[in-house]
Amino acid sequence: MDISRRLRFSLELFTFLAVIFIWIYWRFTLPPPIEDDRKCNTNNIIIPKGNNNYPVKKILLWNASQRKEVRAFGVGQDVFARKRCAFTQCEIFTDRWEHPLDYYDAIVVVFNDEFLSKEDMAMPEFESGRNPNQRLVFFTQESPPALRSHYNMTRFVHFFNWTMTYALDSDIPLLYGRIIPKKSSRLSPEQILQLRKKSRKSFRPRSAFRQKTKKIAWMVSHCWTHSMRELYAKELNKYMDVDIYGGCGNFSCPTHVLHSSDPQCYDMLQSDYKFYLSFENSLCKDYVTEKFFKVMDHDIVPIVYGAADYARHAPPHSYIHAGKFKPKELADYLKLLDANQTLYEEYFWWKDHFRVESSVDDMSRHGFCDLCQKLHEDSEFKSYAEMASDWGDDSRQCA
Ligand SMILES: *[C@@H]1O[C@H](CO)[C@@H](O)[C@H](O)[C@H]1NC(C)=O
Ligand SMILES: *[C@@H]1O[C@H](CO)[C@@H](O)[C@H](O)[C@H]1NC(C)=O
Ligand SMILES: *[C@@H]1O[C@H](CO)[C@@H](O)[C@H](O)[C@H]1NC(C)=O
Ligand SMILES: *[C@@H]1O[C@H](CO)[C@@H](O)[C@H](O)[C@H]1NC(C)=O
Ligand SMILES: CC(=O)N[C@H]1CO[C@H](CO)[C@@H](O)[C@@H]1O
Repeated sequence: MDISRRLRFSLELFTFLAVIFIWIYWRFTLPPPIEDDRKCNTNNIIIPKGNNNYPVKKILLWNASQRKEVRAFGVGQDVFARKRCAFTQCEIFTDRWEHPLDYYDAIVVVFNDEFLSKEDMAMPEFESGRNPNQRLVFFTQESPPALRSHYNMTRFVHFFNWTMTYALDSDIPLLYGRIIPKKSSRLSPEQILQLRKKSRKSFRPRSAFRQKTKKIAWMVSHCWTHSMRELYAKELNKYMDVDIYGGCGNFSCPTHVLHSSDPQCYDMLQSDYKFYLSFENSLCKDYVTEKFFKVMDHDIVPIVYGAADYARHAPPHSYIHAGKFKPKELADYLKLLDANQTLYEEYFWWKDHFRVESSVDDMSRHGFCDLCQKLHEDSEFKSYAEMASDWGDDSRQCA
């Protein structure tokens, strides 16, 4: 009796000590648990806190630090953690005189469509040869035709190492927006058909959905463009009224400094209009701008006109492609949708299954988070032999 009790006691003591030992071992030798808040929105790479011992990658914004897409992200080092980037060991500088050019891991040169001073246009010059490990980044949100009158691209021979643009095959994509499935699983074509069918019966209109009284709106500031979109719109207007907002039309909406159009303006359009002309001003591969994504973020059906492959940007049956119709045919189709609420609402089947990013904040966050990550992860040498064929006067990217 006594012996067995003592035996049990030692057994219990042993178990107790073993548990303590295992706990201590686990606590101090295994890495700390991964914290969810370090997860970046851009991708799913997770870095445990305290594991940021990489050297800081230094990024110089050569010019245009006042541009909205650059300002929206911010400068310095803390900003990468604040924006919840996967990699936070980067720092953005904006004063090109602060350090010698050799100091930086990347120099970002912004190309834009504004009239610029000589100083803005000056490219980095390397007196004692280039640091072979440094990246020169070609950064633009504009399409080649918009850059045409400002830059001569033929001089950039083996100059840039990376591109950061709206083009999907950029080294660092700088997209105007993203439409992201809410669940990680992708929908099959059959599932999509099912959801569309279901939406005919059960779509719950948000806002004053059924009270829309007007048909087509178009917000436009540049009346004459490379894409000649205005000719299409004018022809369409013969068959169906197009209400034109902004400098080229009779309707007006307030504008906002940071966003190209006031959010209130989109709210108004959403409650009054069924369709919106998301016509791009250039017909270039992958060029799809906030004109599209902002509207997708509201309950209006965008009518697109551009050279991008929209199927790569948005779910099927969520927009109407003007390029597939003659203006009169399009007007007939819109009249059909206008007369049949069920058919119209089917264009919103995807709303519960996807979320839309369309802000300048999202664009710049993805862009700079990805730039930081690539600086840490990609050590391959690369340079563009020339820029002219993609970004020059007769870019092969554009119609
Ligand atoms: C651009 O520069 C190249 C060579 O530097 C020159 O031959 C060409 O004429 C220039 N193009 C324009 C439009 O100025
Ligand atoms: C603006 O309104 C005037 C008068 O109603 C009309 O003549 C003109 O065609 C309109 N312009 C546009 C661009 O709709
Ligand atoms: C609207 O279209 C649907 C689908 O084609 C059809 O079943 C329905 O009868 C139409 N409704 C009206 C009022 O025409
Ligand atoms: C960047 O391009 C330059 C010029 O072609 C080249 O000398 C340099 O090695 C490249 N750097 C990297 C990191 O690819
Ligand atoms: C538009 C803009 O911000 N340009 C800047 C380009 O870089 C130079 C030198 O840092 C600045 O003086 C310009 O203001």
